[in-house]
Amino acid sequence: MHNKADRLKKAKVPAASGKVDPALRHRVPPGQTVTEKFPILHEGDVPVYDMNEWRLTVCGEVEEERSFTFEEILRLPATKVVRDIHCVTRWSKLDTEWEGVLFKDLLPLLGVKPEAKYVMFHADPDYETNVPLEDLLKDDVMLAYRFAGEPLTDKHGWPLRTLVPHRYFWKSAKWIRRIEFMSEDRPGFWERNGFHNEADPFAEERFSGEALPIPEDEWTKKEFD
Ligand SMILES: Nc1nc2c(c(=O)[nH]1)N[C@H]1C(S)=C(S)[C@@H](COP(=O)(O)O)O[C@H]1N2
Ligand SMILES: [Mo]
Repeated sequence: MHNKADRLKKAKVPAASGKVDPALRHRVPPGQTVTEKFPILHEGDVPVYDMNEWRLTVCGEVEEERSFTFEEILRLPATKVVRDIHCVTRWSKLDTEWEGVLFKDLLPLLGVKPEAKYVMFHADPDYETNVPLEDLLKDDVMLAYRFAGEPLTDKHGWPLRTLVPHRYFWKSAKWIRRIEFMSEDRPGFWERNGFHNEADPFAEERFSGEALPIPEDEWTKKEFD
């Protein structure tokens, strides 16, 4: 069992986000600190892939299971989005620039059944996170393979990750391998381990239990680039 949620809840919060430019403050959710750097956060080791073997599989409530090679993903219409991202460990990064396939552009190819209401993103190594299907139809939710004009780096999720910018960043899975459509909701990895199922940063939906403070500097102890 993971104790991350408990650990974050128990720690003290130093005075937060005072340094934010007043013009940007409305974009910074409560209890967040803006960083220029890009922290690297994940469980386990960065996966190493043989791209001849790599596939993205689509399963669950679909007419037929299917999979995509990375080349097939690259041939789909590409979109760029610039969005702010917010991690539950209290960092926010503004104006991050991503390129990839919008989920709503991929969806018509997948033969999804009407019963499908939720999606589980399965990722390496042993990670999963759940998002309502309706959420994924927004104009800025994508399967991303480029960041800031360059291919995604391996530590940030190469070859393919999701971007679900209006939820805390744990809902944006790195190294995705399988998209499962579900008729009923089911909690993913952090959602089973003390974190909120909805994860709206502006509503401060951090934990599934009682809401207590997270240390402002939790993320500064991690690697970043
Ligand atoms: N596969 C996988 N994806 C993941 C995670 C993980 O542990 N494994 N951690 C999540 C969390 S908690 C965060 S904050 C972001 C961090 O993404 P970054 O390292 O690119 O900043 O990835 C999310 N996606
Ligand atoms: Mo996170």
